[in-house]
Amino acid sequence: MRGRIMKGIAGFYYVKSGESVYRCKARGIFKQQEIKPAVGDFVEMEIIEGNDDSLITEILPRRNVFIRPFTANVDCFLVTAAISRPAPVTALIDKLLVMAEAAGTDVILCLNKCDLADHTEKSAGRKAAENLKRLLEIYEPVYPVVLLRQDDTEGFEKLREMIHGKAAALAGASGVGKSTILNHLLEDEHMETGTISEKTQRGRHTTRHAELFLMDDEGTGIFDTPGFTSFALSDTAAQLEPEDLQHLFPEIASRLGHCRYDNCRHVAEPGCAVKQAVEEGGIGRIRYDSYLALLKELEEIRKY
Ligand SMILES: Nc1nc2c(ncn2[C@@H]2O[C@H](COP(=O)(O)OP(=O)(O)OP(=O)(O)O)[C@@H](O)[C@H]2O)c(=O)[nH]1
Ligand SMILES: [Mg+2]
Ligand SMILES: [Zn+2]
Repeated sequence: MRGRIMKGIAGFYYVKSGESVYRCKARGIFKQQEIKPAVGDFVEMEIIEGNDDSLITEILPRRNVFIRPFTANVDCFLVTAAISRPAPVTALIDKLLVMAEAAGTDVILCLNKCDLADHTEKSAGRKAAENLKRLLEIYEPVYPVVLLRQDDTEGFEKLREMIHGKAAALAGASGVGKSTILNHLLEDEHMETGTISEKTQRGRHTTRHAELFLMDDEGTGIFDTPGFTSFALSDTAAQLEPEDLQHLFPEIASRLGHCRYDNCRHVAEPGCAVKQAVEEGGIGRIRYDSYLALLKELEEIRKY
């Protein structure tokens, strides 16, 4: 029988199949081969009736896998930033977007705490509104963006439609509101089905184990993880080469093949179509700066 691993605790895996969740052990052969089942894995299992644990017999091919947190088959990253408190850091946002591109997932940029831009008569409100405007200018041309605020359901409804059928994972700096967003998405779902789960009322408490919450029978779900937060690029994609980076910025990728030199790094080469697009405003300056910074980081890694 086929199922999906929702969580793993102390050598046991909780596998959902249909409406049931089975507590499973992994077949011994996995340990010998140093294969470890990950949260999010699709598996074949053998149901053992009675009190005994069921058995995971096979791990199906993975779309992607992450080491920290140890998860597999993320379909979509919800890269999350707050428009204020904490102030958005485009360098981190871009790093997370690149990580998602490298993993081959869909990406949605979630701009949270939009309520902080309500009171533009105050300087904090004005600053938040400015940040929001700036973030929209930078990212709307490149990625789908949703605006969220915990005092309104509209953004969450839109977000839920956008992730339909996908297992999504939240990524973003500490304090931007990832847990709050997760709770909203799950709570509303539970309300719809008429059951309120105690488990989802977690608020600020720190998540210690990765867990996948499935929201329907069509695979819509959210990974709750101890953080796709402070990734170093070297961590996520040890195999990522400097040359790969140009493919992970969609607005750069779409202009490849037009530079004078085939091996153009788009830094200071003459006849560079990417630099020209930056000059003409077709590629955002901030995004291009992130490209240069990440390129430098990857080139440093390769030196060692
Ligand atoms: N004003 C405002 N505050 C929010 C909103 N969403 C979350 N917060 C607050 O922001 C703080 C941090 O929210 P969390 O959901 O814990 O943030 P997190 O990203 O999970 O943080 P870590 O677990 O540390 O990575 C909490 O005090 C929330 O109440 C929002 O839409 N508006
Ligand atoms: Mg949290
Ligand atoms: Zn170039």
